[in-house]
Amino acid sequence: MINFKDKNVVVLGLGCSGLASAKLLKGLGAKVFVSDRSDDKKQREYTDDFKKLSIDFELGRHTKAIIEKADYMVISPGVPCNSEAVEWAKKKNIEIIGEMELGYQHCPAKIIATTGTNGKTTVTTLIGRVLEKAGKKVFILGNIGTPLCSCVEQMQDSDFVSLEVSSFQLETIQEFRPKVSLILNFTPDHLDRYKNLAEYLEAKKRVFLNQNKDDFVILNYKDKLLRSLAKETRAKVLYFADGSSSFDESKFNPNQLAVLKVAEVFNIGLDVCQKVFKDFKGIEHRMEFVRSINGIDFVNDSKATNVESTIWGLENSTKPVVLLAGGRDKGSDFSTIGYLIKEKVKSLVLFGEAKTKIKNSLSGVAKITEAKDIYEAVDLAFKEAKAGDCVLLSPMCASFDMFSNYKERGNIFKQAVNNLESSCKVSK
Ligand code: UMA
Repeated sequence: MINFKDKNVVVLGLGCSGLASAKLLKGLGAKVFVSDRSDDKKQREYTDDFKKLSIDFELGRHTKAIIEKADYMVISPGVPCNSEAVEWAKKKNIEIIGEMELGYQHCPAKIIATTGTNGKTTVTTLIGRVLEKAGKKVFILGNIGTPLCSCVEQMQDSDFVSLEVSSFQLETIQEFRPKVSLILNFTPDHLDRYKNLAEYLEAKKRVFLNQNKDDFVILNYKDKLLRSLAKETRAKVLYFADGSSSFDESKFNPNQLAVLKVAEVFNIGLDVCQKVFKDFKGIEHRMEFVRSINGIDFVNDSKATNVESTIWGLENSTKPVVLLAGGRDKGSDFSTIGYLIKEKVKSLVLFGEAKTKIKNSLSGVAKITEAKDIYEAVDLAFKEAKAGDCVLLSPMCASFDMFSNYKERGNIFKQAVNNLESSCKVSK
């Protein structure tokens, strides 16, 4: 464990991870300086907290001289390890860790770490609810939205953390060792950050890097690539969806089967899990039903930030779909969804930076219109749809070209849908 007392620590990136890291470090007696190369709404949201805590910060630049004098650097997940400021630190042999590693080093609770390309948030939430139902004290944290660093000071060793873990967070671990790790699935994503899929997989695999024979890794048996990782870990390997359960696996979806495996590790009964599954209403921004207007359903799937996630959304849509898609491309191949668009989508409304790339990949597959922003996209979709259809926002892209994050994108979509009604356009 690093002793930060009286050390100069630069925190790179001023979002919720930067804030949580800086607060924890300050409490540990470090001399903290926070630096973000941008200076807009997202960063300004946090500056009052820094002023209150007397933590020094800079916005709109990274000052090389300050970074080079640091003893340690703590980076946010959104900061790539090859960014210029990180390279300055590396050249000076400054030790670099991520926010999640910092939190881990001060976390007394047992961690169940869930990673994978899709389904992480749902599974992390369900694991938390199952443990809670079984009488445990649980924190649901990580990539889901609340950094680990923000809660470690309130935890005891009898507590549990259900932690959603991204590949970005795993890049900068050192000692991070969850009691249980899960890899749900692996499909192309984040090819704007990684050179290729192999590099993305290397990051994901780090979830079990420090685990040993007293720990568990839970892998998706249906995924041949993930199955093959069994030989690379020292932890006990358990599979979900391998047909070996004492109950009828066909009654559960893959996410639920993964949760049931975790329950097995902690001797929590099937009945407890079933109650949780029954009460679970889904998560916000994931195939979230917004409302019905003139017989047209509006569904918010803003969390679908890659092609695979939109495939899942469309496969679960029973009505003809008017699909709203676009945003910041992550190096995706949009043609791979063409077969499903042809089957399920009557009209495609595109917006954001990636609209031309998507249009070129899917031309001839469905009717395509382009919108300047999400409000116009909702208006156009409403005109395209008729009673019995579903207008689905499932963008296949990151949100950062037009929004702070997928939550803001989803909320604005919901607002635009509600505006349709209030602006009396409902009768078309
Ligand atoms: N920055 C610099 N210098 C650089 C590069 C970036 O200063 O060289 C700054 C940027 O201007 C930005 C900050 O670094 O202000 C990066 O912030 P951040 O995106 O890490 O912000 P947080 O608010 O801390 O959000 C992060 C996660 N963001 C990312 O991984 C991109 C959130 O996941 C997560 O919920 C949160 O920590 C709490 O753990 C979001 C996400 O999109 C939802 N995750 C990806 C995904 O799910 O696909 C991995």
